[in-house]
Amino acid sequence: MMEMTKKTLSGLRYEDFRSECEGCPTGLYVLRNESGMEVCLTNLGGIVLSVMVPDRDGNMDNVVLGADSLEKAGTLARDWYIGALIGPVAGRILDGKFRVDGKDFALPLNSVPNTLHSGDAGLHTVIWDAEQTADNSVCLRYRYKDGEAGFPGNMDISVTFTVTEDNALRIDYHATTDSPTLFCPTHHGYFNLDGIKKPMSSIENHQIEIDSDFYLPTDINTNHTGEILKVEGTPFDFREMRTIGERIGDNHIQLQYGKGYDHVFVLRKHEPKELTHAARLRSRHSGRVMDVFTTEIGMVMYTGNYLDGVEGIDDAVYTRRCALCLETQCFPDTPNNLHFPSVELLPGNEYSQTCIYKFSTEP
Ligand code: G6D
Repeated sequence: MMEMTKKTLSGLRYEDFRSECEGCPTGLYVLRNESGMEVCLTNLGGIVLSVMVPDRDGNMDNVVLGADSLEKAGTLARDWYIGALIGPVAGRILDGKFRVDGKDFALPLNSVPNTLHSGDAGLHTVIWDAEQTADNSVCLRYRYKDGEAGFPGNMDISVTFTVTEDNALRIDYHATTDSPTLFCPTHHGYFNLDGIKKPMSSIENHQIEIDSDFYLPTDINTNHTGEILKVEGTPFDFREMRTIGERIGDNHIQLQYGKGYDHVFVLRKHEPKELTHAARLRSRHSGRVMDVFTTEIGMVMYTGNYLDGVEGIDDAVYTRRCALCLETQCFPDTPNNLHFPSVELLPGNEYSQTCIYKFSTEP
C-alpha cells in the first residue's frame, strides 16, 4: 500500500503531517517494538500524537491526547502544550525575568504575570530536524540561535524517542551551549490509561503513587513561593497508591490555586541525575499501568484542570481532567529561587535527562 494512504495502528495518515513550514519539512514518525506497541510523533514541536498499548485483555488503545493533522497538533500544542516538547525552560518564570552570567533578560509574558513554558517561541513551536535511526527510534535535533526565544546562547539540542522491547517510551534529552544560558526541558504528554475515545473517562478515577516526600507550593498565580513543603498530612501525599479524585476537591489552598493538582513533586534521589522511579499510575478499569522513571529531581503532576472541551481525535472531546501530565523536569523558576538547584547550562557542560514511561497491565 502506498505510504500516502497507509494508516498507523492509531489511525493517523502520513499525508496529514507532510508539509513544509518556513522551508523546513514536517512529517509523521512511527515507532514500533516487536510486541506491537506503537508511538507516533511529528517533528513539529516534537509532539507525540499517539501511544498505542494493550489493556489487561490485550485490546490496543491510544492513551495520550493527540491530534490527527499537523494543523491540529500545532494548535493543541500552542494552546495546551498537548504532547509537545517544552523548553528551553519548562514551567513559569516570574515576570519573565532572569539573570544569567551577570546579564538581565526579560521574556514576553504569554501567561501574565509570567512567562510559561518559554513563551510563544518555545520548543513546542519549532520544526525539529528528524532522523529515524531504527523502527523503534527517532532523534530530533534543533539549534536555538542566540536570543531566538529570548534566551542567550546558541544551544544545540537533541531529543531521542525510543520504544523499548519492554513496552516503554524512553526520552533522552541532551543540550550544549556556546555561552551561559538556562535549560530545563520536559515532555508535556497528557495520559488517560482508559484510552482516548468518546466519551472520555476522568483521570480522577485513576490511581497514582508518587515517590516524593516534598512538593513545591505556589501562589495564586501558580508562581513558586520558594518553599519546599512536606506532603505528609496533605492532599499531596501519594507515598501510597491513592485515587486522584479522592482529595482533589479538598478545601486546600494549593488545590484552589492550581484548580486541582498542578504542582512540582520533589523526587527521592540518592545522588543527582540518578535514574529513579518517580510514579506509578494505574486504571483499575482498563488494567493498564504506567511507571515513570527519570534522572531529574522534579515531576509536575497536572490534572488537566484547564482543558475546556477542545475537539480531539477519534471524536474525543478533551474536557477538564480527562487526562493528566507527569512532566519530569528540573525545579521551575530557579533564577528567581536561587536556593533551588540551578538550571544554568554553561559552555563545556552538557545537559542530559532520561525519562521513561513504561507501560504494563495487571489483572
Ligand atoms: C496551566 O499551570 C498549568 C500548566 O502547568 C500547564 O502546562 C498548562 O496549563 C497547559 O497553565
